Amino acid sequence: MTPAQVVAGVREGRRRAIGRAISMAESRGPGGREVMRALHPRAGRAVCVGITGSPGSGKSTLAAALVRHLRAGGRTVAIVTVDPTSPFTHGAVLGDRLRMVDHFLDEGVFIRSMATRGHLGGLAEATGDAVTILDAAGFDVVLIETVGAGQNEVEVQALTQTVMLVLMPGSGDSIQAIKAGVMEIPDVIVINKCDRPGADILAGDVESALHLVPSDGWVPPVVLTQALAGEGVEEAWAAVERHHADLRATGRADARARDGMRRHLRSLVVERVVRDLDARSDSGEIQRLADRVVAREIDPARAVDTILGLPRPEEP
Ligand SMILES: Nc1nc2c(ncn2[C@@H]2O[C@H](COP(=O)(O)OP(=O)(O)OP(=O)(O)O)[C@@H](O)[C@H]2O)c(=O)[nH]1
Ligand SMILES: [Mg+2]
Repeated sequence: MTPAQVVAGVREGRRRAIGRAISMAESRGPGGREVMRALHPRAGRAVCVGITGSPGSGKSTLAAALVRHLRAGGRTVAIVTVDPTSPFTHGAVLGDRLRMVDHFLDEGVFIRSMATRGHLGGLAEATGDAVTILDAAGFDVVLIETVGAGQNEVEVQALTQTVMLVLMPGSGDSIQAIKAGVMEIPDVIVINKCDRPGADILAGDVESALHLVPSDGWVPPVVLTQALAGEGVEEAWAAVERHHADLRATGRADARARDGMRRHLRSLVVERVVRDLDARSDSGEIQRLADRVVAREIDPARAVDTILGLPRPEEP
């Protein structure tokens, strides 16, 4: 498929073209660039929601349950799972969950696991491109599942209108969440596995922790779910919709999008610089500079300037 055929296919919502477009964007060749340039103006319609939380809290199960709820309401859904360590298994797990609820072969559902290469390995770029492609393909809702670990969450927040944080009882989640300051990121908090003991206590802990977080007017609702049984899922989605309505009503939707894009661009720059550096490292260029620093011909700051291509006016 040529880039133009891929773009046309994505715009018609063809699955093969969508998959191809994401792969092209991931491989970062000139074809991928061309596809993204053509699709960017075509996106911006989808509702994008992040689902974060610690491993095993039930993010994929909740995503599958949300798919069922949204499909019942006639909406199409795409899911991107992002996991820097094992992109493969996580996508497979989600696939299993969806197969369980009979949506795996549904044309209105698309699942993709991102093959990122770990820390700064292009997570922001790959995820951002996938969201744009799925949005341009016409999916009503795009869900991004990611293990909630620092930078991941910040990236997801930058790309979405709403972030759901999934916690579960009996994992020490509440204490960790409060300590890590992650409470500042979520817009909706889901206490999943509420069939297990301790869900009410966790909900109480989270509610009190939320009082300590500076608020811009929106206090994240805490919703109890049992994702495996589909309980509370409707309420969880209703909370997401309330958050959207609040963003629009208070005029914060634009500010959030602009702020998110600024942070996203920053991540893209960092990713590209690191990638470029790695390539030049492979070519031996960085080693040659390091050798000159070791030989005391230049100082480290001068080597860095050279790497970044900055002129040093005070030196010849
Ligand atoms: N008891 C109970 N178990 C649940 C519930 N929801 C999910 N689980 C189970 O919790 C386990 C983890 O669920 P996943 O949906 O894979 O969790 P996840 O957060 O996506 O996990 P990672 O992607 O590995 O981080 C699975 O065995 C689920 O069946 C629930 O409401 N109650
Ligand atoms: Mg998962």
